[in-house]
Amino acid sequence: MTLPLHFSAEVTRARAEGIPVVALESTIITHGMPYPDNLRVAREVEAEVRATGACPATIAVIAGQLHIGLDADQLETLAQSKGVAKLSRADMAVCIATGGTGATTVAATMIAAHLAGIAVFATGGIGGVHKGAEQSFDISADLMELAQTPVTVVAAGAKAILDVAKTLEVLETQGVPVITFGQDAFPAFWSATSRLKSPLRLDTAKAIASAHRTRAAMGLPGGQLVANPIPKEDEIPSQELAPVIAKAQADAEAHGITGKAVTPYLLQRIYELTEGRSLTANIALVRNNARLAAQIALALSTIDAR
Ligand code: PSU
Ligand code: MN
Repeated sequence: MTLPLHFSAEVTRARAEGIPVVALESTIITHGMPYPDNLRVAREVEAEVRATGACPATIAVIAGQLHIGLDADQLETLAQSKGVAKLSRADMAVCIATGGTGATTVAATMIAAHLAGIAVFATGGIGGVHKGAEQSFDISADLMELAQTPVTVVAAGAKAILDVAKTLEVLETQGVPVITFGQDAFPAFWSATSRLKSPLRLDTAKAIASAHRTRAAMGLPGGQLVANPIPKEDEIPSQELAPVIAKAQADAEAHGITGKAVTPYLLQRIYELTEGRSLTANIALVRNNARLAAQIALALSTIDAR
């Protein structure tokens, strides 16, 4: 059988003209932010990729078709839909085979990007090892995906809703390069720095692109995680957020939230508890990541042209 891959008109044109494409996920739209902010952000992030000279491809499964790039109507419909499935590696094939609709997580977006020949992907934060994972075993499939699918993922580090130190340990075990852009400290999503040192550091998009190609040339499977710090002027200091995160976590436990519902629940609760302030920072960092991802995609195409 052939896979029902569907390219948007914009992505089809970019591929024909050799314009580099940057993948964008859709779970951030359906499960990460409320409507209508989610739609505005999705549009702004796409615009950021275009302004840098690359082509955005937001990825989702709609009525059993794996869409690489969404048109304006599809984006709007997805942003307004309630109860859309959240698709990770485990759920994607069943959703496509049954004609379902779902938003793709980092893991699922990486799979789709690779199928579509896209090497770079921008998001906000990746999933990771949850606090208390020694009891719950809750470790995001995003980490194992980074170990096996050759896509460079640009994120703003990992949220403090996760156990960030354990997340870095698992990435190291899985052989995933964790490269912080332009600084030594690993960034902490809403905050530009954490107390953790980044395993690796690179200072240019060109160097990140070169590392991506070198990995492939060595026959190593998997991708790279690029941690891009939120711009200083947009950050929220981590000590301000710590009590909010603790409260959200306590609420999740009190309500018996488990499995794939945990991350969306925590994100929603933190949004409510900060009265939307977390969202402003979130928007700034996703745009910043889209810009860097587009620069890496352009650098990759320059390397390939030589
Ligand atoms: N972390 C964030 N924002 C997000 C997500 C994670 O800071 O929107 C989303 C991403 O789509 C990520 C997914 O791939 O949640 C991870 O979910 P889980 O922890 O269930 O694997
Ligand atoms: Mn999980």
